[in-house]
Formats: sequence, C-alpha cells, structure tokens
Amino acid sequence: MTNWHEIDQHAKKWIKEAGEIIRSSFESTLSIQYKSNPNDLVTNMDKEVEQFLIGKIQDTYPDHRILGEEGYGDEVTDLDGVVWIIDPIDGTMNFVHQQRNFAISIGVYGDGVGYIGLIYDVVHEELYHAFKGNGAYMNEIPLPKLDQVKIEEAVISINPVWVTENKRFDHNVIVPIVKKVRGTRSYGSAAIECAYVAAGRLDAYITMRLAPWDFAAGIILIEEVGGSVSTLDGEPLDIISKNSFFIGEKHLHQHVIEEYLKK
Ligand code: 2AM
Ligand code: CA
Ligand code: CA
Ligand code: CA
Repeated sequence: MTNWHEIDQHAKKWIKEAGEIIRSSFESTLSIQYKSNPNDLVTNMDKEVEQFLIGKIQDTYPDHRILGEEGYGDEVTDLDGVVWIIDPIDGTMNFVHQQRNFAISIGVYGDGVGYIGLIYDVVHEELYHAFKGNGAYMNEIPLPKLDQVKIEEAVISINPVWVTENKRFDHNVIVPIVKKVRGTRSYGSAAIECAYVAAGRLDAYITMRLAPWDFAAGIILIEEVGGSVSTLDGEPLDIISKNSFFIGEKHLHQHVIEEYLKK
C-alpha cells in the first residue's frame, strides 16, 4: 500500500528545502544557457534543484519513477505505479530577468491519478498544496471552492502572443474572448498561473502548449477547488504529453468552450 500521507510530508519538506537553495543562490552568479532557442533558457539552478529533488526521492522511494523537465529523472512513457512529475523552476525567464514570479512544481501520481500537488512560489513564500479529496491550501490556509463568475467579470491569464498570428491556434478565435473579459494578465509561469486560478486571483488560464511538468501539480489544485481542466477543445488532458491547456471556474470554463472555442 502506498502511504500517500508520508509521501506528502516528505514532498513538502523537500520543496521547502529546494526553495531555500534557490533563495541562497540569489547572491551568486547564474550560469545561463539556451535550450531550443535564445528565449528558451536553463540555468545551473534549474539543474541543481532538479538533481536535489531527484536525489531525495530516489533515496527514500527507490521504486518510484520521476519525470523532470531537465531530464535527470527517468524515461517515463506511462503512469503505472507512483510517478513524480517535477519542474525545478517553472518560469525560468522570470527567474533570470526578474528574480520573482517563478515556482517549483511537484505533482505525484499513482496509476495515473493525481494525489499530491505542490507549487512553491519561493520569493513570496507561498506554498500551494493539494491532496486528493482533502482540499487545496495556501500555506495551510484552506482555499475555498471557486465561485461562479460571468465572463464580463472574469480576469483571465493569457500570453499576448496568442492574440497575434501564430502556428498553434487560430488567434481569431481568441481575440473575442480577450475583448469580452474584464481583464487579462500574463505571469509567465504556468504553475503560478494554475495556483492563482486555484486561489481565485485569476478566473481562468488559457495557453496553447504545456508540458506535463508545467501542469502536473496545478491540475490537482484546480480539481480540489472545483475548477475545470481541459484542452482548448474541451477534451481531457493527456498527463504525460504536451497539450493545449484551459483551466478555470467551471461555469466560465463551460461557457468559453461552448460559445467561443467550439464555434
Ligand atoms: P519553464 O519556465 O519551466 O520553461 C511560460 O509562459 C511558461 O511556459 C512557463 O511555465 C514555461 O516553463 C513554459 N514553457 C516554456 N517553454 C515551453 C515549451 N516549449 N513548451 C511548453 N511550455 C513551455
Ligand atoms: Ca524550460
Ligand atoms: Ca515549466
Ligand atoms: Ca522549468
């Protein structure tokens, strides 16, 4: 039997320790490299934090598998058994340019079911935490279920690039949504955007392509506050693949799917 409460206690401890490693790094010089292109950054801290977390997980749970963005974990192509999905720094560009608006993200799955979601906004010391069936919390304060919101009163997160012509999605479908809502924001960290939707600071988040480590923790938080999670077509996510991504308060989510995205 998997002891999810024990895993939860360990995960919380390790994510806070990883946060401390990042905070103390602000005094030293970063080494920054490009990945696929000059806007796709990785630093020595992304790698160091991923290796730190993987070391802790492997020492304690040698039979668990780990999918991490920077590739120090396992080749994971299915979700059998216990799988940790981790992003050591979500929002690396923010980490490099702003030293804020980034987070550590850890989602723990058992046979494909999300049990534990942790998102740690290191600089603001905000730990968002969800445990399946037990609600979502910010620093141990329970997050209420999301209240119904009308599109005219919604604040949604979307990157402005998606209202310009792009190869992923017809921007002519997105523009009317942006015109209709009360306001738009873009934080540049999918994990923080998920945490903010869960906390009611945002009503929805729309983006065209996220990887498993970007959303693995976030979707567990959203489910625990009664929000909806889907692709832009309104289909369920494939947890171990890249997906388009749309989360939000459930009535707003359904309205946007029916009136804008599926038309
Ligand atoms: P990262 O900082 O961990 O790379 C930025 O809008 C958000 O998208 C961040 O959460 C960022 O995560 C993520 N992101 C950056 N490049 C991406 C890519 N090629 N595919 C999917 N997500 C990406
Ligand atoms: Ca990255
Ligand atoms: Ca990420
Ligand atoms: Ca990352």
